[in-house]
Amino acid sequence: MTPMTPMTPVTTPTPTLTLFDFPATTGLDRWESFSPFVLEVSRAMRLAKVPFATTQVNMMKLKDINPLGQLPAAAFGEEKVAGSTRILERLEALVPGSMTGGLDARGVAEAWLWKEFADTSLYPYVLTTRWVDDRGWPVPRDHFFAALPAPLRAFVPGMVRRSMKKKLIERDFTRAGIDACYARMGRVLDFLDARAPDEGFWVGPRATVGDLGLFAHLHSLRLPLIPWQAEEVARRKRLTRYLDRVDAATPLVST
Ligand SMILES: N[C@@H](CCC(=O)N[C@@H](CS)C(=O)NCC(=O)O)C(=O)O
Repeated sequence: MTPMTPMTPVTTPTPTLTLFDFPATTGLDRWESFSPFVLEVSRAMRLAKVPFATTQVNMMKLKDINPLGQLPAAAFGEEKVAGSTRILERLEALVPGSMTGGLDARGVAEAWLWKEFADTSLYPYVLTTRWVDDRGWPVPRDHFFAALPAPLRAFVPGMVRRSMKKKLIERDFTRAGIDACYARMGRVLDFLDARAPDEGFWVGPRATVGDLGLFAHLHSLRLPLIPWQAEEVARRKRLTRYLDRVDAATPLVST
């Protein structure tokens, strides 16, 4: 009789994860990126409890990482994935249930729809507060262009600001002016405040992609460097308590 050989468990090795971010940092622990989309992915990796490293991209080589010239992008070992949705899907495949909180098909669909809502309907407000509003403009002006040589720094920020203003008009966020835009944002914040759950998360008891999207953009509006804007969110108490819960549920994972 041949002796039985002990079974060796078959495990799929977890790839080394790297999150690419812009060179500018806020210097604030709870705002690990100026970019809401990078923040969203960083919190997703934390929610999935996968250790990851963050690396700042050389802006001249951004298109080597993502031909669309946008962040976030992430490396799962050798595999590069660009775009927040694709990265969150990849995380769900890596750690099943981590992005969808054990919900049924209907709940999962709702969670993704809230992420979609946040990315398309809240992000432009973050852009408006930073690029259009004179009170927020010092944030991009002083932080985003610091690496540029001085002669370029004299005119590039103004050029980018003009282009951002144009895009926000085209996206129909500031077409009627900044006051009308803020009135609309106030209504949206009021509705979200009324809809915010008293406990648990947006769609269920566990955090999902819906929370990641909502948190990323609303938490970016809470950036302390634009106190007026942060106060607009802070006034909505239920929403604020909810955001604090998402913040607490996505603590930093050490590498
Ligand atoms: N649909 C993209 C949007 C990402 C996005 O807009 N990223 C911004 C930074 S927050 C960016 O890279 N902007 C530069 C550009 O669009 O040229 C996603 O979900 O990842």
